[in-house]
Amino acid sequence: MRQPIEPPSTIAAVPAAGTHDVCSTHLLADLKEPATIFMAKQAPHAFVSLGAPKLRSTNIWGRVSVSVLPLETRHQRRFGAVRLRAALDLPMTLGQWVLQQERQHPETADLAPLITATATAGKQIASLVARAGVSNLTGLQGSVNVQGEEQKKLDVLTNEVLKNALRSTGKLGVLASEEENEPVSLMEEAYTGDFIAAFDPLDGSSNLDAAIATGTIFGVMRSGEHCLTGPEDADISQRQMQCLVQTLQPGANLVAAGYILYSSSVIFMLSIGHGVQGFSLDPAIGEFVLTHPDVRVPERGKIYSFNEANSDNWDPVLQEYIRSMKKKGYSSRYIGSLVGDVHRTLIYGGVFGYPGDKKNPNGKLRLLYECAPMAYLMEQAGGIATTGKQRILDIVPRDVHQREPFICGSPRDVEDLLKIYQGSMAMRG
Ligand code: AHM
Ligand code: MG
Repeated sequence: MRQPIEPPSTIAAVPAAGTHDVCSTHLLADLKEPATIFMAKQAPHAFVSLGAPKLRSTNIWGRVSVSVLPLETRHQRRFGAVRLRAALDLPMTLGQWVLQQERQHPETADLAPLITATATAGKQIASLVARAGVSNLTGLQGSVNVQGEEQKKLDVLTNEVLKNALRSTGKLGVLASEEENEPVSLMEEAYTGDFIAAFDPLDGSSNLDAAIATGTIFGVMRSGEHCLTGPEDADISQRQMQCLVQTLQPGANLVAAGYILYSSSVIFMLSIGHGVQGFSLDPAIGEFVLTHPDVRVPERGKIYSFNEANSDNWDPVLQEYIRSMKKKGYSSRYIGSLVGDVHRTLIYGGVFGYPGDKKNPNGKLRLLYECAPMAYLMEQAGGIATTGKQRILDIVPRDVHQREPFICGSPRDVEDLLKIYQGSMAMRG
C-alpha cells in the first residue's frame, strides 16, 4: 500500500536506502504496511514517518528498511525527487512465532501451551532473579535436595513457579526436576497428559549471590500410552511407577528443549526440532522477541571452557586436547554456570565441557535435565554433544538424577577431541 508522508509528521532521519536502526520517543505505532515517501534528490536524509497520524509516546527502538523505487510521474522526475519505500520491521514476538510454527509444522501445534507457559515462567523467574538482593531472596533455604546439595531459596521458589506454569497447561503427565526427589505425576489433574517435562528451574544458583548469570533448562518428551492410563486395575503407585519409567527416555526422544538465560539480558533459546531460535525479553513491552533466528554454532571457535582446576584428575586424552588448544592460541572462558557457558559456546563457537575425572567419573551435570536438552539444542544448531565416547542423545537414563560427562560445541573443535579419543582406543587395541 502506498502512503505518501508529509514532512511535519516525520520522526526519524534515515540515511538513504538500506536497513537502519532508529530510536524515537514518538514512534508512530500503527504502520502496518510499507509507506512510500518522496524526498529531494540532494537531501542527505530521508525523513521517514513510521506510520500514520496517531503518535504514541513510547520509547522504542525500531528497524526501518528503506529501498529506492522508480519515480512515477514526470513531475517527480522533473523536480529530481527520489521515491523511497520505508517499512518498519518490528521483531516477531514469541507468541507470533508459535502461531507461525503451528501453520508451518502442524505436528508441533500441541507444544504451543507448553512453550507459552515456559516463557511466562521464565519472565517470572527473571524478575525474581533480578530482584533477589532487594527482596531478600539470596542465600540458602535450609534444605538439602536428593543429590545432597543445599538448596537456595530461589531453587525452591523457581521450581514452584515453573511447575505451576507447566501444570496449568493441562498437557503434562509427569515432570522431573533437579529440585524434586522423584518425578511428580500430574495425571490426576491433566486433561491429556501427553507430555513429560524435565527441568532444572535455576541452574547455576550458587552464582546468584554474586549476581552472576543463571538459567532455566528444560526438555519435553511425549508420554507413551502406558503413562496415560495404566492397567485398569493398577493402583496409584503402580501407575506412578509406569510414569517414572516413561521419564527415563533418551534425549533423542525430545520434541522440544531450551533454556532461558538470566544475564545482562534475558534470552530464551528454543528448539522444537526445526533448528534453534533465540528470543530476547524486550523490557519495553514485556515480551520475548525473535533476535537470534536460525542459530548455527560456528564450525570452529577460539574458546575452550572447562573447570581447569580439575585437570590433574582428567584422563590423558583430555589433558592433551587442552594443551593442543593452548598451542593453537585458544582463549579460556569459564563462568561455572552451564546456561551462560553453553550460550557463549553457541554464539561464539568453541568447546564447553564438564568431563568425568578420577574423583567423579561421570562428571557433575545431570543427563535428563541438563546434558540432554543442551545436547538437543547443540545438535539442532549444527554442533556436537558427546561424553567423549558416546553421543549424549543416545544415552538411555537409568535414573532421573543420573550424571554424565558432557562435552559440546563447534563440530570441528569437538571432532578434534573425538579423533584423539579414537586414536587412543586404537592404540590400546
Ligand atoms: P547446579 O545445578 O547445582 O547449579 O550445578 C550445576 C552447575 C553448572 O551450571 C555448571 O556448569 C557447573 O555446576 C559448575 O560446576 P563447578 O563449580 O564444579 O565448575
Ligand atoms: Mg543444575
